[in-house]
Amino acid sequence: MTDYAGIRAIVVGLARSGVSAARLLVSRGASVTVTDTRSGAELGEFLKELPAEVNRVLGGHDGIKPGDYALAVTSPGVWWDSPLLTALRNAGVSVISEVELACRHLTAPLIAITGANGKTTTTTLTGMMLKAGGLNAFVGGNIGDPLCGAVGESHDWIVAEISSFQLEGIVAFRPRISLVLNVTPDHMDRHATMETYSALKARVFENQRDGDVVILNAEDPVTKAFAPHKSTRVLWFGHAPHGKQGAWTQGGMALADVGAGAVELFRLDDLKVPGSHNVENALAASLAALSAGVAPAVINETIRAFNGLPHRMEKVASINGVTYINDSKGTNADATVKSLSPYDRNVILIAGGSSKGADFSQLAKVIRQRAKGVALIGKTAPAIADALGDFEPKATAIDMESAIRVATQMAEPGDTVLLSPACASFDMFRNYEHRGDVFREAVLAMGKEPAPWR
Ligand code: UMA
Repeated sequence: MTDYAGIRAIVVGLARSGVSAARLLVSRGASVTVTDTRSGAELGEFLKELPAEVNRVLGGHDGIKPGDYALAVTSPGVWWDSPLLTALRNAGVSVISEVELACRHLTAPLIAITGANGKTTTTTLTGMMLKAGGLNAFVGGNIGDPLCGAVGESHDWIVAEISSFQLEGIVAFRPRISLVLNVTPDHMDRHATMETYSALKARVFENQRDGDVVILNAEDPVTKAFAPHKSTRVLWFGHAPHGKQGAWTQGGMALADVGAGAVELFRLDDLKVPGSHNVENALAASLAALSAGVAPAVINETIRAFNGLPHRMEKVASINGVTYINDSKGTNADATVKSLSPYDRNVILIAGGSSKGADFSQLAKVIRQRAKGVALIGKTAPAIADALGDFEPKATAIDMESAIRVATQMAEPGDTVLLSPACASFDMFRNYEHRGDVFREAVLAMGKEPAPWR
């Protein structure tokens, strides 16, 4: 297919979104230039994924002549009012975001999930419900895998987490089902005012028409006032019955009515992820899944099976009285400090990884207060050990499996072994997800070994 034959396109920003957009454009016949402020050495792996014929302007945007291009596709991390995007627009170039490019080519219907908080949990839950219902769903967008990567693949649904950064560059982006969880201040450095931010969130449904579904929070002051096109079907969710089509809670149950009468979805007690915000996420995801044709019984099963997100304080197993938690998403010292906060010297921490030049002194202080022991891995192991001074027991392990074993030796029944590395993963793993997967698999494999484990 050669949708872009003869078209000169520029892709601004060359991380996940940029690579994915460039690959799609090349596959459709465009002549593509990519540009990034980072140098080739800094971009490393991303460059390897680019087709050879792509022109590269790296280490800055000097040398880009806006008039040379008909189309510009921008990455979410590039500010919409940056000098280059402004110059491109001023030169009459059509500037769009990566999700806009993707949706022009996706054939499967799209569920677009946005909001200030809870997007990732809701997107994950929605994807799980669809998959449990036998649907082939691609789950991506802001959650991780760019939507351009799904173009050309065969899916029943695309379930996408969508950020305000991505919505800045849409034109015809039209989900079949959109969902706005809540709108509270976020990214004010970039969007400046709540008015701008709220208006961007409302863009998720601006092209929806003719029976498309819009799911909104009935109790959020901003989303309550949203006014999607009158030909859409609006479903509302909230903690109390609201007398409108949608989902609500009553008498310890979550219920929904999407037009065929009220149905029970799940008992609130069955939702293992804590907090009223997670009830909202579950109601919203249920409405998206119901709208995609998933049966209430499947939604119920999925809610009961949902243990929270992988890699975020994810309980992996309890073996011989010791609980193993995967918090591989704890990629900086502050995240690990927060993850340690519920513990009182009954946790053995596995930490360390590749360096972001962090200072570990505050982390070391909290480890001393909260942890029973530490197993260190990766390049930062010596720096964390230094910060910990005479704290004992601490051990350095050569790989994840050894770290788990050494941490298990330090643990007693009732204790927790927590992987929360406080560092990036790139010295030993592809990314934090890979690191968490390796941890989970090693723990589960250890659990299958005959006792004793230590
Ligand atoms: N750059 C330029 N010129 C500029 C500014 C930046 O060349 O003027 C370059 C940077 O050097 C970088 C690239 O542009 O190489 C920007 O990349 P990116 O930050 O957009 O990186 P991606 O890997 O494409 O990640 C993006 C989202 N990042 C952001 O929104 C900041 C990812 O969301 C998303 O998972 C991914 O696309 C796939 O869709 C992350 C995020 O932090 C998780 N999102 C924000 C959030 O959740 O709060 C919105």
